[in-house]
Amino acid sequence: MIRPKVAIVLGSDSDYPVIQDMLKLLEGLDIAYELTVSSAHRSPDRTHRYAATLEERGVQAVIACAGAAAHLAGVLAAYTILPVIGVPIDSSPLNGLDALLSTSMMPVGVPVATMGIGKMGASNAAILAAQILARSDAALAQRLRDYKKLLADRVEEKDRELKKSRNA
Ligand code: RP5
Repeated sequence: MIRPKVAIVLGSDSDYPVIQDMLKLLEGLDIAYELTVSSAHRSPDRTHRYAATLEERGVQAVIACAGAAAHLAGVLAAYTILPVIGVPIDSSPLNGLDALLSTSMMPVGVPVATMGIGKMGASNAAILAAQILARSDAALAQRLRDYKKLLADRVEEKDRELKKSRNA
């Protein structure tokens, strides 16, 4: 069995649709991950127990996704020295601004690397986790370089398409 390198924690199963592109990115980069639902507020004991197992199981980075008064990333960061990446989910009437502030504004000593709100932030969480892992994985580092080249190639292509459509 492949041991997961990235642990993804969702505050609720209702957050699952927001992270689909994140999962595709991790899979495209061939990164083994595990996915768990645990709530800082509704299941604090479960969240604590889960955080306590991460290091001994070989996990190298944590991605915590939660909306509203989102304390999940901060609570996980309180229980581990692994890097914790927080994704504020836009699930509340405040469209994620509440989650952005509650995920990012951590007290000194307990950092959470906070992404942007929603799907965009979730995708960037996958890339940041990959960049952390790539420090000790040369093959993954090359896959990340290839990914960046793909992004740049797409811009060139879009530029050509736009110019062509304007000249048509
Ligand atoms: C947060 O509250 C979850 O992360 C989710 O974004 C939001 C709503 O959760 P549900 O009421 O849909 O379970 O804790």
